Amino acid sequence: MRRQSKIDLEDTIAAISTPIGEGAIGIVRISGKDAVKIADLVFKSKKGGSPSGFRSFSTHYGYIYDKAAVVDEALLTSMRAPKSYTKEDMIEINCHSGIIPLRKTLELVLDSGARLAEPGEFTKRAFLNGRLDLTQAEAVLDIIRSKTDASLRMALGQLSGRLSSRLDDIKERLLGVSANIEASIDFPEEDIEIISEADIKGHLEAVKGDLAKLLGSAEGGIILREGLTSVICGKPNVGKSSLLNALLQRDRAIVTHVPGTTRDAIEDLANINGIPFRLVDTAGIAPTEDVVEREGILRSRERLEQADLILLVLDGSADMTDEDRILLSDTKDRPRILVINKTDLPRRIDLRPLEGNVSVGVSAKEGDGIDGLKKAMERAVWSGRASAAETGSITNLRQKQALKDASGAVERAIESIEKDLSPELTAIELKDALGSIGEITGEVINDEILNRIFSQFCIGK
Ligand SMILES: Nc1nc2c(ncn2[C@@H]2O[C@H](COP(=O)(O)OP(=O)(O)OP(=O)(O)O)[C@@H](O)[C@H]2O)c(=O)[nH]1
Ligand SMILES: [Mg+2]
Repeated sequence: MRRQSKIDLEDTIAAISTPIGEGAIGIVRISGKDAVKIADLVFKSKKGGSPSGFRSFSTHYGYIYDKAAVVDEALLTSMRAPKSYTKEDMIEINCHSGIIPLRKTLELVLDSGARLAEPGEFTKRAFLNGRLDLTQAEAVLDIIRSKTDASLRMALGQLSGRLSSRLDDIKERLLGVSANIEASIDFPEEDIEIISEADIKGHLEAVKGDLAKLLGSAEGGIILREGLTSVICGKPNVGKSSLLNALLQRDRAIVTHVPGTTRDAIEDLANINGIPFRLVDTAGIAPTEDVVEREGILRSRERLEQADLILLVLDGSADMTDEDRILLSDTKDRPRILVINKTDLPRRIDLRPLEGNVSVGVSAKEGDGIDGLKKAMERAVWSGRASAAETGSITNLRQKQALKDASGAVERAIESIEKDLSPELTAIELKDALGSIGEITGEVINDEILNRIFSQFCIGK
């Protein structure tokens, strides 16, 4: 049931599809049944031709006109339905960039009968017109926003339909089982070939296993899409800010020999072996009389609470102190890596009490061991989780929730067979499961969810 509001699709929409600002070119995009008619009103090619006479996928040099006056020089590309991004007639006008000429062209297009597009409305049409399913439309947004190569690869995989095809496969199998159960309900007396209950249960167990696998990929998918927060903590002067700079490969935080240099948390995004990490450098944690420093330490502790992964820095060139021991014990049950810093200096720290912990030696100052630390961070993220880049995986919470619902329904269907309940009940659970899977791909969807998804897009996409 693909619910489309008719009125929405009746309109011809237009928007500036390039970022606002000075650039080489800017694009005004038009989509809908009047796109070509509108283009005819505002554009003439240099040779005097009009867009209604242009072949699909041809580009023409000419001028934008406001009645008789030339507004801009432009290249116009016409893409006729259904071979366009939205599956509707589409016109793209490449203008000179700059706010004034672009706005002027857009205004002319709007005056000629188009409506200003809402955020994501072009992609929403691609979905409503059946060119993309919902996971693919979401992938378009993820591509625009991808933070690392690995996140981009995952989003491209999703756009190409990898997740959709895994879901389709599950759906087909559920439909097959469903059809069998329905037949046994409708023709109980007849001697038709119906698979046994044991077989049905076997099929459902297999589906349940595949759903669990997909759910297992969700965490990794969401991490690649949204990233993780890693907090660098330790007592003053152990080299936390130096470590932040080394991981970012630039001088982001101030480094001095004075303990208590960092007062407020400093954060930045880093690409750690393909995983987007938000790295947070914090004020060194130690007892202090200084009011500002104390406030900083309070914040350090707050940030620690939110960390997905803690990098606890110790000075390898000095003996451990009680301050180190307190932090070690405070963070012992959290995902963490011990970073033994200053390996360029003679080692003094006694590592024996730290045996059994994940630890990496580095010299933040010289950059030694940083690659090893990155590997350890990557391992910490994927340990016990499926890496998400290569297979079709769940990438957001909306998909994950619907998948959980589907999995729950399949489980209940299996239970109903085990308890020998009436096949009608099994059939209802399977219908629920199919409904939840349909929600992920967008076959069953309500306007509220659609609006929530597409409002995250920018205007013109
Ligand atoms: N030899 C050596 N010195 C280092 C290394 N890393 C940091 N340092 C020095 O240690 C001192 C403190 O470095 P910071 O990075 O400011 O330490 P911090 O932990 O951020 O300190 P606070 O912000 O004061 O808590 C500076 O003099 C650094 O040059 C290292 O790997 N080797
Ligand atoms: Mg610092």
